[in-house]
Amino acid sequence: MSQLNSQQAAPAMQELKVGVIGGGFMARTHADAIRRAGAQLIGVRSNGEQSTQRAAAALGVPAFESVQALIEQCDVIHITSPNALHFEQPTAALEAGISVVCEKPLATNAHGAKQLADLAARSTAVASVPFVYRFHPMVRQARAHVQEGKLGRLLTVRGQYLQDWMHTVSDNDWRVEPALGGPSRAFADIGSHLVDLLEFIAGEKIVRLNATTSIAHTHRGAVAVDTEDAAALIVQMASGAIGTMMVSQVNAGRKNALTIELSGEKSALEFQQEKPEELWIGKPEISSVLSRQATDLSADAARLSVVPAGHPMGYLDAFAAFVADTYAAIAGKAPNGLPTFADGARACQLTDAVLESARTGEWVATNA
Ligand code: SOE
Repeated sequence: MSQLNSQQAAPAMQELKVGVIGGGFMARTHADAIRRAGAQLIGVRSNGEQSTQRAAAALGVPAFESVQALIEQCDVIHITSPNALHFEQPTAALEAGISVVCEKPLATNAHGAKQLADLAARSTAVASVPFVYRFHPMVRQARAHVQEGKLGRLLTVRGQYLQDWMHTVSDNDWRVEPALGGPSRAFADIGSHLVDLLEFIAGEKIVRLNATTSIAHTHRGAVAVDTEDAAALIVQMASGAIGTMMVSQVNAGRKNALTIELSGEKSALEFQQEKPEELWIGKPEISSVLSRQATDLSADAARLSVVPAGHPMGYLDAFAAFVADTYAAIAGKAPNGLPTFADGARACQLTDAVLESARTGEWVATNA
């Protein structure tokens, strides 16, 4: 650890030393958000020498010789490595007393994720998971709509998260390899975002689910595929509301189509990630589309609305807001809606439930 321990005051933002583990698209996304927060990105370590050198050149920072060496110099570490490393790397960071941002899935099974959440709870360090779609202003507006009672008793929910980057048999990724990706692929990668967002906006839990999964291609390259490309779920919420969720990475033409709809006794709402500046409010008599232009945005939506309406905010802004809030928590503040390791563990619990239901054909209780 560079300077920070539980007895010392948190460093000022420009003194916060941050490292990144990993070298792909997510490492670049984290690096952008770290810099936008005004912290010091001091170095990177990826998997192997060549990959570390490439990552260092791409991010414009020194290459470190090992994860441990990087952890020793940092106040915060961002982990974007393959899923199978998400248990040992955050454990090493938390044991060294530094704060951690760890990509989802937090671990490749619910048991490991729970252990990490417990470790984080015993630590004074901050441990967060980038469920970044929570950080769109109109998602906060949706949440406020529910909290203010404008939705009324929840009746049904509907969600989808569709991508196509695994559509074709030649599409491949490290996540396909069980030793790196773990037992769930599409659901762990993007279904985790969807269920997190559902419980975040609804303010209540999925209490049971029934799921079925499918594999589009039995082989990808030399690898025999045994993880899902798609999952279809029926869910029941604590209030009794029922709903469906579709998660797929093989839907042609769908790039990052996360949509969530909650329908209640008084009104309904729908948020689409690819149109993040809008929130549809449905009513039997007349429906409307609310935008960031609204003068009566909730306090939380207004807080995250950092440029005037008409200047579109998007994915990178949500990511930057998530990282800024993580660093605010390190500075001792309590930002609203920060996804912690407990939330990461919850998504892993639901992922395990999806796999179990798909295997047994039975409903699985998820409220424990
Ligand atoms: C790939 O599926 C991916 O980059 C996810 O890992 C991210 O969480 C998602 O936000 C975009 O798609």
